[in-house]
Amino acid sequence: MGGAMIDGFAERIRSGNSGGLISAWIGIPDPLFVNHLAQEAFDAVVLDMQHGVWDMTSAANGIGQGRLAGKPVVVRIPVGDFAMASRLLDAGASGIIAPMINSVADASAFANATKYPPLGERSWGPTLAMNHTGLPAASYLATANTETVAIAMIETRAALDAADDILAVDGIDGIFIGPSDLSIALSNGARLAPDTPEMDVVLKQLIERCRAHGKFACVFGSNGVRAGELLRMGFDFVIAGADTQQLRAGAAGAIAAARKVQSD
Ligand code: 3PY
Ligand code: MG
Repeated sequence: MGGAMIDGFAERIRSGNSGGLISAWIGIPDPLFVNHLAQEAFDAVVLDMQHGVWDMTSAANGIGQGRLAGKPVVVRIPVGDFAMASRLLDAGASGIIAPMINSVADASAFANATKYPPLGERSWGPTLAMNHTGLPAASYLATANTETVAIAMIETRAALDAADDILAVDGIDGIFIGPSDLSIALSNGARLAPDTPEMDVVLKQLIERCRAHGKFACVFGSNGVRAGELLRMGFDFVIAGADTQQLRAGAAGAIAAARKVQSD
């Protein structure tokens, strides 16, 4: 599958009628994890460099494994690490998720690192991205701002208050809501409660704000059932649990099945 088809990802997520994309979420820093999970019917793969254990080399190789499987790879960077954002785009990431974007200043700095002029000041050097996409330099330069997406995480009180202004920043293509951090913030540290009716009210309001700005909405879902609910709510891109949960749930299910048959 050619790079151009993978890069159609930006068009799909922006379209508002993709039917809702479901992405893998991988924190275990081995490109072979991408190789395996990309075989499933995920629309994309996210590598988590904020709370996962990826470094630049393993992430670049993880992006390569996604490309091999014909799946777009989006990377969540550590907080404020916008230099890393542009390096990951150079390595062929189809999008970057930046955590804790709390203000227009944060959003502008993020867009600056991920978009070429006139939207930003991304520095030139996409050697691996050009290898992956097969695009010559002039075509890569002409299409990179639209073919890759910059996604700002909304997950604090400050970000909620500034959501409209963040969405209005040119170069921010969409938002990704972190319901865990948002629930901690909204309860002043009292609760980790990402899947509640109160949170759903906030999520629906943020989807509306995205629609008003013509931008897309992404969210973390802690399991498949929650991901389905979030898709019904209207999200354009959802997570259906992280690699570690899926791995352990699979293992727990196999052990339980074996013990059940043994004792039947
Ligand atoms: C959050 O829910 O806070 C996230 O960052 C998604 O894992
Ligand atoms: Mg978070």
